[in-house]
Amino acid sequence: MQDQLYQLQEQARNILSGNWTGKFTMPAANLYPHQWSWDSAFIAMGYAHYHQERAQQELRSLFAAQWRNGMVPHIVFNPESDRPYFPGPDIWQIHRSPGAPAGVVSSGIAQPPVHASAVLHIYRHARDREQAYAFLQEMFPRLLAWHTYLYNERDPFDEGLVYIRHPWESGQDNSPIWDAALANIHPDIRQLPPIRRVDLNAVSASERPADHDYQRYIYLVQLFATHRYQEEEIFQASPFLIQDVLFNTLLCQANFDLAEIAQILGHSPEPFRKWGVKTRDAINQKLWNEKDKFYYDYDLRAQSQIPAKVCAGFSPLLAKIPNRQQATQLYHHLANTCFCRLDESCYAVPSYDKCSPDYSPTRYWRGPVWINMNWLICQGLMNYGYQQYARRVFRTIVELPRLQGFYEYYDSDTGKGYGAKDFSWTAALLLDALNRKSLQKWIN
Ligand code: 9WN
Repeated sequence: MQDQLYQLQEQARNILSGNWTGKFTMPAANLYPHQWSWDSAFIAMGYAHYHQERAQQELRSLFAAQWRNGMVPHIVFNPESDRPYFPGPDIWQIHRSPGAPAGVVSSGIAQPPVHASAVLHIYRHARDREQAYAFLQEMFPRLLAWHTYLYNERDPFDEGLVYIRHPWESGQDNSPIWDAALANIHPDIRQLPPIRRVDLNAVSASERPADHDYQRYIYLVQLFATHRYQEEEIFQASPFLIQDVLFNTLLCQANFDLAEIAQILGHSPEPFRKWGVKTRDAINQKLWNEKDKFYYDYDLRAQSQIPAKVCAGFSPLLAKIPNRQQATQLYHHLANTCFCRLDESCYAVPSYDKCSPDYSPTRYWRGPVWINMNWLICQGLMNYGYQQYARRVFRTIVELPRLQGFYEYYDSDTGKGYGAKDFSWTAALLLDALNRKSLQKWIN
């Protein structure tokens, strides 16, 4: 077994080396040939266990594209890449914004703020302590600017909850959470740029978002460019403004981690703790549904919660957001046949409620198991002492890549891998899981 695990880790490291460009790591060479924001944070957490320099470089490259208003863009385009990706810089047109970064080309939206957590993780695992301390000093003002942007520009009612203005900002692109909001958008197809689904050259259409989703994704991008990426104008004009459970949970945890970074550097941790607590309380107040005993996103346009049971609804366990009673109620949803009972042979955790009529075992964020979500949920379950289920989720992080290869996502019933092959965060988070002291008891 030890030999097998050694080989598996070797494979994971090889995948990361294969996707490494010299400056950052592509999520997957054939489908995602540029740099993605939350991918880089997860990837850096894997590198942290064996290549401190590269872990630091990964985030340094990303933050080199930080916007003047503090936003960390979801894609940083690699000018040296000749691999196709849509939508490219010509669609984003970030030069229209006075806040766009100089000398780099990026998208004009964000992704979940996992970065402070990744920076602290790198520091904790660093062998070269001096270099790690210098890295904290370097990153602290950037992380501060990033979180400040989110609270200043994305929380117009000062609720402690930030909104996303595009499905891609959540990282869960075609999740059923967005269906109703997207159905209210009726783009005039003739006004849209040609939609070049180059993703379908790499992956079957049945595993990817549908064309009508893409039309709406591009409609929103065009809207942002027309408004020169001015947040106040977008807030007035955008039909899509959603307070997302996962995004806000990760922000909450990132604030607590930023507080710890501040303390290490001799700054006051208080402002960051306050942000964390404010967001935690707001998630419980506005995103918890007392009838269904579940966390739901909130649609600011429709002024209502979005009752889609997705696995991101379990993510607040990660940041210790639920109280004991709420945690028990969440656990009842998880250890249930609509997700995966402990005595069932399925792979936990499907990304969407299996009892839902529109559950799909293979279509992206509408059912398959994602390793990054499992990694978050596993830690969340440990926070509340659900050891048996946490162990099961941990084993999935290891078993699915071992049996099937390092895929982007997996069918919860058969375990078959789908989407991109040699996917970086699947490799990086497997490395992290196998090297975490708290999880090592489950190896063997
Ligand atoms: C759009 C890179 C990214 C991930 C997202 C995932 C997918 C992009 C796409 O790939 O989204 O950002 O083109 O489908 O949904 O979470 O960051 O791995």
